[in-house]
Amino acid sequence: MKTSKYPICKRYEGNPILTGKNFPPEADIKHVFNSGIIKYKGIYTMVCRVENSALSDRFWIAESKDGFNFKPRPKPVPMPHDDPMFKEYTSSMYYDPRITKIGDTYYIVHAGHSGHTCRLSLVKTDDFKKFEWMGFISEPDNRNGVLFPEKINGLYARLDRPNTGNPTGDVWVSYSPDLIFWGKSECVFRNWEGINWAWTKVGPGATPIKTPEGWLNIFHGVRIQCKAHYVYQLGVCLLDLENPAKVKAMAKDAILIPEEMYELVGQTPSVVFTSGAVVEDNGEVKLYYGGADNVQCVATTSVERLIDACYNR
Ligand code: BMA
Repeated sequence: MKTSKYPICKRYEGNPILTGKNFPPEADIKHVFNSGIIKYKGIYTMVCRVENSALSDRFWIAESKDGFNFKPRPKPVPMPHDDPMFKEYTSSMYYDPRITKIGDTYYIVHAGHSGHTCRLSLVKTDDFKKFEWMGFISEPDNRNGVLFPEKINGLYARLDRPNTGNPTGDVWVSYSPDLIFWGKSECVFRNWEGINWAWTKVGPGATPIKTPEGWLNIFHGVRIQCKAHYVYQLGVCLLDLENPAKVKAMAKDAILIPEEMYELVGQTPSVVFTSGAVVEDNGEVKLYYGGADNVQCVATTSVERLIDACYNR
């Protein structure tokens, strides 16, 4: 295995853990990446973002006992494709699902893309068998949203990435009494504020991880390397527990950069992009990420290591 300049995350030697070939052939799945994940009843339950050769997206559950070997179910997640509102604002392009458990319910925030650009949309399930679409929860243009696993000061909270800023895409926090109506929005951090590896945009990634030091937020940071070549890397920061608009500490360098073939070559070259992580009881973190908008991968790290990284230790 290659030694990385950034040893915070250790790539799984069996990467990629899922490719289009793992899905039933009749589904014609070509790409699987940026999948959300959570442990449900002891099983790693991944809501995969899959795309067929017509670039139609679906969500498709794959399950694993060990977090590395996943088996897709026979059919994709049923989504409300016939609902006029869902149709209007997704045109069959919906993606980057991020799962958060709040109480006994699992919520999936994802992007819906159409001629209106991107909006955030919300789906809930109690058992990963029946799913209920709760509607759109943002105006355009907002592509990356993730819920905190508990209310903060009596309100649901989310991080997202409205496509605002200089040039585009900062991390914001918003609050809601009911998960549908959102407000009290504040910018948390911007691409050009001290993040010298991501001058184009930044956005939330995995579901925030609660630690005594603050909310660990593994985010993506993007830079335009040359004309239309966007390089996606992962960073980490700590947000204040009571006021997540306050950044307590942030790693100076990226914690995962595209360097393996399956991250450098694919639909979109040079992309590592996360929508989910699982924290084990011993503090190990399995960080799931898409490689080059093509395949699903995983790397391991730990809560302690990530906190150290935030303080540049
Ligand atoms: C982002 C999202 C991701 C994708 C990334 C790199 O804006 O659309 O789904 O992985 O671009 O192409």
